[in-house]
Amino acid sequence: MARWDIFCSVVDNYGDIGVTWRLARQLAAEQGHAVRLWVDELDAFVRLCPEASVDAECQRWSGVEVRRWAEPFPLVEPAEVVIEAFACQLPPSYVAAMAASGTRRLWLNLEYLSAEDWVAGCHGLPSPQPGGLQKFFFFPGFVEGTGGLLREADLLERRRTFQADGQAQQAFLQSIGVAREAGARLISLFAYENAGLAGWLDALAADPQPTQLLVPQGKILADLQIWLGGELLAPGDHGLRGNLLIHVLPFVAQDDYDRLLWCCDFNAVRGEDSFVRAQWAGRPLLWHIYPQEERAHWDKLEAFLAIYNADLMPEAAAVQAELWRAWNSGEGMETAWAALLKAWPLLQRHAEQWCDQQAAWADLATALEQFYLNWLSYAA
Ligand code: TRH
Repeated sequence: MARWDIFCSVVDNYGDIGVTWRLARQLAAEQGHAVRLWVDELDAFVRLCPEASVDAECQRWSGVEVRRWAEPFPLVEPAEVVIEAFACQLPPSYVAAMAASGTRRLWLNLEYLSAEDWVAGCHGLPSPQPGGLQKFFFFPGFVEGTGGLLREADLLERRRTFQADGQAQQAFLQSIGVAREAGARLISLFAYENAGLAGWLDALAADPQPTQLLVPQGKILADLQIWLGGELLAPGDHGLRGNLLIHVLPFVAQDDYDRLLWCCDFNAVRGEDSFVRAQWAGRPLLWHIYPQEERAHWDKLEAFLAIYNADLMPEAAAVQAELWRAWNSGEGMETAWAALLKAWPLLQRHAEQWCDQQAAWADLATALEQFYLNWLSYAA
């Protein structure tokens, strides 16, 4: 057992806290470490873990000590392993304490997820620091040579048991105010503002097969509201247009969000963490990538499509890529969706195969633990 400190600065949205909270819980539960998670915005944390307090200096959930990260930073003994998530700046007093401690500490910069080729080459590289501190880059990823993806040890078993249990799914859906209608396709929608939404909704409303669209509260509601004709939307609201029934849901706790993805036949997700969780759901997905300046996100989108589609029949790969490009450019969803429906069975099978293929790699928490053990033995 070692002490690990994870630092999370919430830049915007929920991805920073989503990833670090998930990782902290896994390191505590599966690797038996004493984990402190330092968070500068507890409001974001409370959305994922609604039992938590927004103003406690120190609280304990799921075996993790969650600490408010505020200035002046308290005088604490640094942990043996220190993770700065997504290149956030550690408190200078904490770095000074690491250097002054006289004990070696492993300092890691946990980077954003990307499928780009250069990632494996940079994973694990040292980042020289003054004062003899040892810092390394740690990159999650989808291929050998990267740090892998966050995946709890029992995740896929829990997911498959749930997906095989109609009653458990029904009870869960009821708990969030959804009654599944026989023969309807279930789709979840989590996305940034997106001009392509109207075209997709038009296609769903006109489709002979009914759809129930489940939309947790978030940025996409404004576009949804416009499409529905302007009424303000709140959790519990419904909208019916043609064959499309829309349910507005509350933003659910992080573990419930997994259940939501597992219930659905198709999941529209965004950012980093929900994107990975949709892959573990074993169902076809649509990714709204976090938009970056100078369109840098397009390279990441294409890099992922290249590896995700590599084992798909060319026609299915083409319609999937077209749909993802349409969604991320905000145009052409109506025709792209119609084309995708023709490849549906292939895409369904592929989602499950991709999940198995990815699960063959070590998960991110295990890879971190291994990195730490190697570092320890190298030092010895
Ligand atoms: O919120 P995001 O858009 O976060 C983004 C990305 O991480 C992006 O890479 C980063 O640069 C930016 O933030 C700052 O999407 P993401 O990563 O999917 O995180 C959402 C989290 O919210 C995820 O842990 C799932 C969780 N969630 C719930 O717990 N309940 C919900 O109802 C929903 C919709 C999501």
